[in-house]
Amino acid sequence: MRKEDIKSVAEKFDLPGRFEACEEITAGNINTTYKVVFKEESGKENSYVLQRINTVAFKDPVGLMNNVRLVTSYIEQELLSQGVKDTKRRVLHFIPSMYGDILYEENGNYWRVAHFIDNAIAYDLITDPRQLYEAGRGFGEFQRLLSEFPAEKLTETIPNFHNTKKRFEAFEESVKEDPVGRVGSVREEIEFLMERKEKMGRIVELIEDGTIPLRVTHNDTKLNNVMLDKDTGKAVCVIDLDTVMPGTVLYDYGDAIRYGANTAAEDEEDVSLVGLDMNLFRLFTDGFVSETASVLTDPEIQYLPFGAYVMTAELVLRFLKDYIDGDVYFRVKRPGHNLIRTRAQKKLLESIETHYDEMCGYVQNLIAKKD
Ligand code: GN1
Ligand code: MG
Repeated sequence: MRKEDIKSVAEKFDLPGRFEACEEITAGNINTTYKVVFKEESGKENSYVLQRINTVAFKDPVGLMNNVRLVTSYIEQELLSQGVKDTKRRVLHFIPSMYGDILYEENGNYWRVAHFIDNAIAYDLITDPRQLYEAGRGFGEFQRLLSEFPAEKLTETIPNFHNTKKRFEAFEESVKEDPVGRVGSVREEIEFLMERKEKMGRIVELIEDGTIPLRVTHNDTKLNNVMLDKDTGKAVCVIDLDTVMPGTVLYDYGDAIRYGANTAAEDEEDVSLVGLDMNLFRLFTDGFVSETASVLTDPEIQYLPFGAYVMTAELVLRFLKDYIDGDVYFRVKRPGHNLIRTRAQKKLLESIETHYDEMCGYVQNLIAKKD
């Protein structure tokens, strides 16, 4: 988008001072995001995050922002009641537009603005293993703070988001339709998923039979969705609240392991670099459980590694489906990007399978320590 257009949208929000600068933030695969800077008369510069909500993925932006409003104010109250005095950097704060709402619509596009969290980083790849412990603590704290939140108040922003049974059905449909003629080139990847179909549907069954409870979860716990303080390295704030809705702890924990405990990037082309780093797995697990031990049940902890398994398999499936569909959902940054992602996640899943017993042994020990 042109700078003039970004400026024009940003100026619809109640931000002090004059528009000074903007730059695109390209980390996300769904929404379009800009950092914008406004300068007050005193010369003070303030930064904000301006986002256009992707309405292909999120069909109900009004319901979505209602969720975000409810969840952020709830977390803020929880933090205050726990004695946190300054919540400015600990939870996202959205700014109303000139029309009074935190969601602003223009020509069918939906926009929102949040304060930029200063002096904090969202890592795509870690630079120090301790960051995984902190990421675990950050997402764990998020889960704990929302553990009493009344789930029925939330809209399901993407229905059946992690329902791997439904996702598998949709995947099989795409394979059958082969809309852009790519199926022939990905037979091996399709076969790989077919062999794991039954296992991938197991979390849905664990919810249905009552083994695993539904909770309010984040559902998109990539490492770059938790901000760490630049100086202390401590987890500051969980961001990207678009998919906060009822889910299971296995999704949040599992997706975070999938992304954060990988030895390489989610879309690494050289799959020989991809694998599960057991040290990172242990660090994240320790951080996560340190915050959540008091709220999680033993079966939830016991099944955490299974969450990592299913979430990784889910992403193999989602990336492959999008490749087959002709790249209609995830933003692609190069040709074949969704296939590259598929192959990297497939390699990661194979590595998780290799380490699976060890992962289960580790969490079993945590349960024993807890009791
Ligand atoms: C998308 O928004 P972003 O880039 O953090 C996707 C996640 C996937 C992820 C894979 C709403 O997340 O579910 O795990 O890409 N978000 C949505 O990188 O589909
Ligand atoms: Mg997201």
